[in-house]
Amino acid sequence: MPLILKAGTTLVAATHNPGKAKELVALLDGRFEILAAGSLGLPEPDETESTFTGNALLKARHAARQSGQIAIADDSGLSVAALEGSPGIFSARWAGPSKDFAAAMNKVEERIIETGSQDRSAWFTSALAVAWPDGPAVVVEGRVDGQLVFPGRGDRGFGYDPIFVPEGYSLTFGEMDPAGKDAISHRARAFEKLKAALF
Ligand code: ITT
Repeated sequence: MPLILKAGTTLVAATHNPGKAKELVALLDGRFEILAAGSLGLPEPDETESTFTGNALLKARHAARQSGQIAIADDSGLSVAALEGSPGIFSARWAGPSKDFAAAMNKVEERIIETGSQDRSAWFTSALAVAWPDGPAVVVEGRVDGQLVFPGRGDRGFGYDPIFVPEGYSLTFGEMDPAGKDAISHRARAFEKLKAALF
């Protein structure tokens, strides 16, 4: 039987990252009833997989099992060409337990300088997974390419947004208004694929 998500369905947004939660709600808004994992008191699982899709599925399945509701999860990150794709799935972990993204962005800059490379190209990836409490699940992936700039600019968005300029634009994601980012982001591109798969 094909998996279908009907409008009005309650979905648990399985994220504990407020910046990401805001973007997921903007993408899903009006279509579904969204419950935040944090407000349900759902614990955060360890991200033990080695791919974005693996970790997105793990988080969605965990939330669906714990809540008994259909859950959506995002696993995402910044990949830097000069660093052979790092920090990638470790993007949140580079910011440490205090989630210090100023330090994480400095680390990205220092590591690139250490390589001696002039290549500043990078990309964001978002894997979005939807899981049903009785087992079935779907996962898709979206990507946006761009260039890194140092120092970072802008205090909108979250995470590594201040150092990322998407291809074809001059503003960083940190400077763009949220709707502008939502129109072209990795998360929005993944969401387009999810719509094609499930709606
Ligand atoms: P959840 O697992 O609870 O959703 P998290 O922050 O731990 O929250 P991830 O493991 O997927 O999420 O880590 C992804 C990190 O990559 C995230 O913390 C951001 O720093 C960064 N990232 C992902 N999408 C981003 C975006 O749109 N803009 C800036 N940084 C982003």
